[in-house]
Amino acid sequence: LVLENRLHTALERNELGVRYQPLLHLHRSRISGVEALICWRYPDGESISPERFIPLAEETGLIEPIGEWVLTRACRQNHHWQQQGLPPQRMAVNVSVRQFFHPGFFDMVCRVLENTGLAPKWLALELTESMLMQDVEQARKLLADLRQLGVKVVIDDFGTGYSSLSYLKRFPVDGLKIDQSFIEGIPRDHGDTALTAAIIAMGHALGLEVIAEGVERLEQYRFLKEKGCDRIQGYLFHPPLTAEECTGLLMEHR
Ligand code: G
Ligand code: G
Ligand code: MN
Ligand code: NA
Repeated sequence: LVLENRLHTALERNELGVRYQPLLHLHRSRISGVEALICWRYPDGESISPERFIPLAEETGLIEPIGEWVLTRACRQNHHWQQQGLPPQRMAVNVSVRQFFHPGFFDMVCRVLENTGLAPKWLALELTESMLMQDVEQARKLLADLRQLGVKVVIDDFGTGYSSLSYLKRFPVDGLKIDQSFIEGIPRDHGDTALTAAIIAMGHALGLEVIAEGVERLEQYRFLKEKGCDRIQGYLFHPPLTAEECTGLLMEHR
């Protein structure tokens, strides 16, 4: 309850922030895309993980204002980078289940893009399989509407949900992000290693872009590159950065 009360005022007290973690394009060996990650820091400096407060925000309905705030912040930042003449990046933003199925979600996305001036193709929404499976028909319709608008859609934490191949074929999405629990096991865990290779091959067979997250070691990087993974994300390259740090990095790599 204490956390809930604090979350209510976190937005207005400016305690929420957004970090940006760059992705690396494996074929071109350059930065390609950024994921927006929400963070919350109390005035005393203590930080609270989104794994704790996002579920709370979902329960209390605070996810709607918080979700719109993150999306606005991320789209505005991305548009700002483009106006500074930096190479255009795709900005990925995480969406949680209640937010996605909220009746006003699609209109909210349109409104944010319009207000920030960001072209839809530079926004990617990250959704999880288990989320989409909660209401398959509604999800399919929403995904189709979003893609019609030009927004990209990526399935996050891929491999941890239902992973039904037939559903994957039926969901109109642009890419898959392999869950970091699989990447962690490369190369010593044969199951994780084989599954990662299989997901990459399967994703490509379906015409999808495949992203790996949680890349921390060189051997993982080499394996993913050899298997033809398209983009990677992880501490081996860049941790989540502040907007200023990320701006600096994009300037260096322009
Ligand atoms: O940044 P970190 O690794 O601590 O994120 C933990 C979890 O919180 C991840 O599952 C991530 O997808 C989720 N998350 C991070 N930022 C957001 C956000 O802006 N909205 C939602 N819904 N989830 C987020
Ligand atoms: O569920 P989602 O993919 O949105 O969550 C991404 C989370 O993973 C973020 O909280 C981010 O901080 C974290 N993350 C990013 N890179 C790495 C990494 O290399 N290793 C680990 N353990 N976590 C990472
Ligand atoms: Mn994500
Ligand atoms: Na993930």
